[in-house]
Amino acid sequence: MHVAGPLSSRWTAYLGLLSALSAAFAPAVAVKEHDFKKCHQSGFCKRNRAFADHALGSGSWESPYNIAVDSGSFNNGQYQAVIVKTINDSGETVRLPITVSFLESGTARVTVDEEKRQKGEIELRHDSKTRKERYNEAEQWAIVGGLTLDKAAKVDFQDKTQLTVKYGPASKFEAIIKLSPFSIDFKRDGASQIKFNDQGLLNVEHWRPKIEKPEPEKKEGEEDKAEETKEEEPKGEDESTWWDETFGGNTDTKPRGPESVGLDISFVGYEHVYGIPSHASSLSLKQTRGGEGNYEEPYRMYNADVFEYILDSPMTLYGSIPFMQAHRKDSSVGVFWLNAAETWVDITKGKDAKNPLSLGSKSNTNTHTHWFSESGLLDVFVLLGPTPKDLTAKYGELTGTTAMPQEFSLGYHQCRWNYVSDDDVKDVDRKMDKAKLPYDVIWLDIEYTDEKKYFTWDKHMFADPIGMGKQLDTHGRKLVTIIDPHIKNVDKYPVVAELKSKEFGVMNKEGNLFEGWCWPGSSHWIDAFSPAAREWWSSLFKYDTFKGTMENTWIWNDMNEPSVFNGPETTMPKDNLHIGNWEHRDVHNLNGMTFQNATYHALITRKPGELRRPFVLTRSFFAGSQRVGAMWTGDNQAEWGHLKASIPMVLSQGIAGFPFSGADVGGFFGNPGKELLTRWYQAGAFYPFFRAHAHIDARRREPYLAGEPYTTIIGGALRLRYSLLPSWYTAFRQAHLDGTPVVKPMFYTHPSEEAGLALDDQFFVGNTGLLVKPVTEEGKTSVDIWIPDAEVYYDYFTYDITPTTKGKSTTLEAPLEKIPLLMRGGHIFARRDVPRRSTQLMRWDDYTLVVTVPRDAKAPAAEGDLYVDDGDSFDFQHGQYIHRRFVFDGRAGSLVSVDAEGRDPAAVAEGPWMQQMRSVGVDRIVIVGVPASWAGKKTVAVESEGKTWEAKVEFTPAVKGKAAFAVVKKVGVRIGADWRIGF
Ligand code: MIG
Repeated sequence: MHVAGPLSSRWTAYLGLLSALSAAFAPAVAVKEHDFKKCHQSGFCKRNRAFADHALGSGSWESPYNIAVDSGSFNNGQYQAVIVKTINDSGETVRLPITVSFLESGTARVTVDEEKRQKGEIELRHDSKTRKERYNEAEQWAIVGGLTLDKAAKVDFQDKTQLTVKYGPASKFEAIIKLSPFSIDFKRDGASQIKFNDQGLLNVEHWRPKIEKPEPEKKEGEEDKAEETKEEEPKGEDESTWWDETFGGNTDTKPRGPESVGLDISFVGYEHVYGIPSHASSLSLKQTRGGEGNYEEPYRMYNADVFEYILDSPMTLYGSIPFMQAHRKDSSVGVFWLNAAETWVDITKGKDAKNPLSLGSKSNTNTHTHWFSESGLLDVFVLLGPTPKDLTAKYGELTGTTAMPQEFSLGYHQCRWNYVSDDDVKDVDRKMDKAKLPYDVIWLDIEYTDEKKYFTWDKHMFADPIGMGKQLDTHGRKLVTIIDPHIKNVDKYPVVAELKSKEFGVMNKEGNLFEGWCWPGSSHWIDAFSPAAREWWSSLFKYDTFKGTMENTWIWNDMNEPSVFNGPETTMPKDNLHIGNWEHRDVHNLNGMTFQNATYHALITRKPGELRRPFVLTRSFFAGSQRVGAMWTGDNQAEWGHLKASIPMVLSQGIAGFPFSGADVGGFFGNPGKELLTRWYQAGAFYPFFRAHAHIDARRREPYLAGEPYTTIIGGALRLRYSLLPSWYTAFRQAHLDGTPVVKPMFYTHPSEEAGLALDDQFFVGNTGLLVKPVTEEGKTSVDIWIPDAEVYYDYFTYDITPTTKGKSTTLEAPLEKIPLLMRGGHIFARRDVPRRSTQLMRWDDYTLVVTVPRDAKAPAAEGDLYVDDGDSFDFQHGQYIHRRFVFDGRAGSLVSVDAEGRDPAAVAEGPWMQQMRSVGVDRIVIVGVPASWAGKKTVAVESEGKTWEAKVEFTPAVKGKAAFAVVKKVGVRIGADWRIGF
């Protein structure tokens, strides 16, 4: 940043320079769908689809996979056997050991390996140094629990053709393993739910030696043609991509030949499947084999830097979570496909006769999914529900739940590429204050560095980073700096010198340090799979090593797919090697997670004795990434369609166990109009991760620049977020405990309501009963919101009783200044209503409780909870937290607060934070929907900690569709204490 002149022109010049350097690496500046493989351009995808076409198209297809009779044994909850694959007419076979594990959690796991590769009895081509076995370490990264075998699982029936295992809670689950051809039918309560290989698409590409055939002569640029000719070979099998594969000028050498694994997984009687993020697609996934309204391509999971991605598409994005849930009225089941290699999933739905309808289900649609990965084990977990909550909990048990976040990280984040200097940062900070706009974090993108050398600062533009950090700290604010995994290959840069000398980088196929291009030009990539490299990475973040950082500096990890400008599909060659000589092919989708993980651990060890929860944002992720930070959906555009698409994307993240997610508010590329910007803030205030961001070429758009009425409206959205932070934090606590998403789609909260199962443009926040439907269309001043039940819904702002009918939509007025936000009757949630500059400054503020009286005011109650801890340390793991449960009983006329976990307060020694919380109370209680009989009330009786007193209550009668409400003022109870209010 030391060159004078507008950023944009230098940026353009830089791009120009890049493209001049090599035609092969084109930094994608516009959407380049053709930079990424379609199925027919990915050898194993094409082969598996062809396999499926052949199998499904032939009336007489029989899967050539059979469990060898007498190969099976069942011990301690585990079945082991050998699947024998017949590979040709002469009856030649391949042995594939299979393990079916029944876990205490009720989850079943099916793992298929290949004996020859397992034993290393294969030959590698090109003198490759890679490992011979199928990659079997994905579980070491992704799985953190839930693997204990279920000793109570037992074989219920067995003969020469099949066996039935009963397992799970009260032995309600069954797996019927058929030997010939191999298949498994997973049942719950006697009804089939999930079937493996029912369509016969199991395909394990076994090892085989390459038989050299005379190559047809091919001239440069004629690859495609050559492929086509080969395809017509009589043998039927398309071998053209078995041994090498070229795409976009890059050739993958495939030292182990073809090795993909594929399987059909049928969801019997299920109409909807969700999950497998990240895609810019609907929450309820579409069919992928063509036809009206369907995709032509399978959903792809191959983490990639998809600059300016397109909407309504199954193409891959930056991260992958191969967890899918199927849902029909009152039943949810799911599968977790544990494989980190390139993976595709085809989805078809049909009322096929082949699968008899499951008992008791009204739906007669089956969803067939076909999964295939390029390499590695076939390793699938089966979860039998029956509720969406069971699925997220069981999945959380396996891969871990979302980390308890730094409390500030739920506030608003102000980012752009780039704040150009420390003065610029301080100026934005002041202007936010001047405009009375709360925010918690300001971000520095790559330009803060000295020529893209991470862990350094541009000395001219950021002469005094500590001074900058200190100014931010005066209002409890933080700085996030970006650190990417590509390390500039240049002289006199100690970081790269050490990476080279200690061999901490990813290697190329020859086993030498891999070199590629990224922002800094020539670069190397840290191999975050290596324990030694990770330890080294930690050393780089110490305050006295990464000078200029301090306690309020946190980290953003970008480009960790990894993005390699001159690599195939803008990423690493698949034949690169990681620690242990695993090929990049095997671990690709884990790469981003290992890097974020390394950064998380680096931050935890920044300073001896300083144990604080790290904040690390990642772009790339995999199953398990939720344990170490937040994600965002990457480079979207300042267009209405992208605002709209962000909602199902965020919802998908939540049900796939990674709820700490958001999209760039305002849109990354381009310049949003003011209406769009305003609507985006209103939606963003309901993303679990709420950050505005903009491309380097985009005009400045800090909210104070919007002008009136926009700035005031945006300020309203920000303050709404801040006042609801206690409830957001409580929702995160729930996510941390049991994997419940923070924002919940309709199918999740109302699994019985068929009309809501595909809805993905409205959602509930935690357990608050707050139902929001962001406006995502230009010029709209109303929305139709779908009402899932017969409960009463109050307008959040006016207390109007929304005229609703269960299962029908109702229109809400939504002029620009209004966020369509309803409060469902029967809930209690907490707020902090004093507007302040940052989260930290609200720490000791009193709370407001909002009680929404249910439709049937005499029926039991409204309920809710509040979780609060110091928001920063790990002391919550030692009981240093407050968790209250509030119950309003209309009949008894009482509102009580009790410890939500029934803990004995005397049993917890109060640390400094808890002691200080003694001064924090409940200031106001707003009760919406009270009966008219409350009209005469002037005071209420409060009882707490052995004392009783009276508090004032103000009653406002119902008028014209507006609910009556009462406000109890100066309640005077401590938030951490038990109390009771009698009305
Ligand atoms: O190739 O660091 O998605 O948020 O501003 C672009 C510059 C690199 C991509 C990220 C974007 C970030 C940008 N980065």
